[in-house]
Amino acid sequence: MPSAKEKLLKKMYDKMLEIRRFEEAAAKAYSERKIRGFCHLYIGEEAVATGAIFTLNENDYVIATYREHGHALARGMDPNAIMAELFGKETGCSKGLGGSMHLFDVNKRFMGGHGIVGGHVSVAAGLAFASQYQRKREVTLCFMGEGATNIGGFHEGLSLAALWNLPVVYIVENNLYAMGTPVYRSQHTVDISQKAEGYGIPRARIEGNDPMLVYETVKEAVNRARALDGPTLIEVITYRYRGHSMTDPAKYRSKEELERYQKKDAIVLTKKKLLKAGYSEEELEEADKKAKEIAKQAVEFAENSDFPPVSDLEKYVYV
Ligand SMILES: Cc1ncc(C[n+]2csc(CCOP(=O)(O)OP(=O)(O)O)c2C)c(N)n1
Repeated sequence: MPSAKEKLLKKMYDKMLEIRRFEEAAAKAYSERKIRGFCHLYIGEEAVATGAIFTLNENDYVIATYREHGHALARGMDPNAIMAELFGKETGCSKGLGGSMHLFDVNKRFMGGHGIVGGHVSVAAGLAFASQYQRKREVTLCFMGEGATNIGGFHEGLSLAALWNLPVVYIVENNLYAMGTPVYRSQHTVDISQKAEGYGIPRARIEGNDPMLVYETVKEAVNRARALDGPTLIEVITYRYRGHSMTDPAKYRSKEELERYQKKDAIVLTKKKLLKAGYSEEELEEADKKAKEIAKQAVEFAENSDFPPVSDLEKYVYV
């Protein structure tokens, strides 16, 4: 019999596969020009969103960047509505008007999908402030890339979160590159977590290819936030296998480097752990089949949906 911890690991394995297969299907649809515009894949980083978001209660908030398909799926958003959004269809979670970078679902407390690098870090502080002001024991998880930590919005957000002791956990997904720029060429200190110290915020720095390690580290921070003991910043070292976006051939890094990280793939490593824990090859294969089926159905749903009518073009625009 698997232990409670092993059962949780299996659930995270299923979710990571769901994300991987969903994005592979999205990449294919993009190459067929069914998805247009920006599309930033999260392939390789799945353990981070999965481990972190699995720590949350239903009434907690998640806010993320434009690289957020995985976070939306980990939060339990409908894969059909996400794929339809990528296709720009009216059945999409943002009515087809947001696209890949702007996934939202208020019911799941998924507050975007933000295209302005670092702009959402202060919004996360605002969400956490609202929870605190209304005396609700809710926590906000805010994801960003390491590049975002150079931007003013990051420092404004952290400064206020620390000053007001807000229930927010900042997760820096350090995938080593901001577009084509490696972290060592754009930041003096490559240990990004040190930036939390300037604001008196507790910090952690971990590897991002073990969803259980991410889960346990984030859980501690979430518990602290829920106990009104203030914010935490967690830097998670990870790697994206694809380019910055679908149009980036990623020529700024070597094939050997990519392969080095792929050897430490979270899905492969987790599968090994689950086999050791007593799950059968067939059970794990079944999870993969299910993930592929979810992705296939999402593409079919998106293809069979309509584009929003032109009359809706200005309906949701504030002027
Ligand atoms: C304010 C702002 N400046 C520049 C950009 C263009 N831009 C989009 S993504 C990106 C790199 C961000 O890298 P990082 O924060 O490390 O996240 P990653 O894409 O690696 O997940 C840049 C510079 C932007 N969207 N917003």
